[in-house]
Amino acid sequence: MQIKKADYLLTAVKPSQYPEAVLPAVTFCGRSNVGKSSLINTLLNRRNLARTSAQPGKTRTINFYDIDHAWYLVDLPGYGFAKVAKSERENWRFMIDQFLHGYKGPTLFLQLVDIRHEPSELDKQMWSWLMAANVPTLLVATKADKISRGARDKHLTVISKALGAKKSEIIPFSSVNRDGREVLLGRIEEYLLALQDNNNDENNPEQPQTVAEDVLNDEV
Ligand SMILES: Nc1nc2c(ncn2[C@@H]2O[C@H](COP(=O)(O)OP(=O)(O)O)[C@@H](O)[C@H]2O)c(=O)[nH]1
Ligand SMILES: [Mg+2]
Repeated sequence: MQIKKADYLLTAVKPSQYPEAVLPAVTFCGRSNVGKSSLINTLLNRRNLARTSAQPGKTRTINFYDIDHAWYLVDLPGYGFAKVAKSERENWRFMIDQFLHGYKGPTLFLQLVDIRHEPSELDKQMWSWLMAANVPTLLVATKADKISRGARDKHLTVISKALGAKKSEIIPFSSVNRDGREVLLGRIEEYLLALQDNNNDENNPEQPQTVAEDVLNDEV
């Protein structure tokens, strides 16, 4: 997928501040310092669009980026800073929940975990929220350059077991050597294309039935 134009659009703390135009969103979440800003910059081929390590733990806002006027890249606040007060954690939880249920468009969630470490309790909580919300997700293992190729499988096993996710579906990614960038862009593109197909189906009742529907009808 080619990204032609990526622009910062707005910052929101509540749904009334989300963009007016409802476009599909690709939403990034993960622990602070997991490499989220770096990954976003790498994906978009921009050196400093999503600021890296600016005031860690202090960004309790949701940032929207406009990508080719076709979709939004949404940057959720990072979680898991040990020092933040309970009230701030509650605030974070509320904001994420609000976004999960309050964003009006379709959204694909990307959860980022550090490939080197077993997912934290908050990682597990975040992932189980996403599973419970029954939204489409991708799991990305960041900083893949920090472990050897040989150790990769072992680390992916730890992550998949901790989260109950399929190992084959975890995408290793590195912002240092750009490993995984094409795979990730491809998966995002698949998601966006599938949405378009669904829209076309709804607008055109003459569309052929899916194989599954054919089979079901045969059985009746
Ligand atoms: N080696 C390596 N370091 C990374 C990678 N991604 C991020 N980092 C470093 O990890 C730290 C946190 O990155 P940042 O993108 O700000 O994380 P964020 O808090 O999740 O947005 C910074 O020092 C980055 O340089 C990566 O893929 N490989
Ligand atoms: Mg960041």
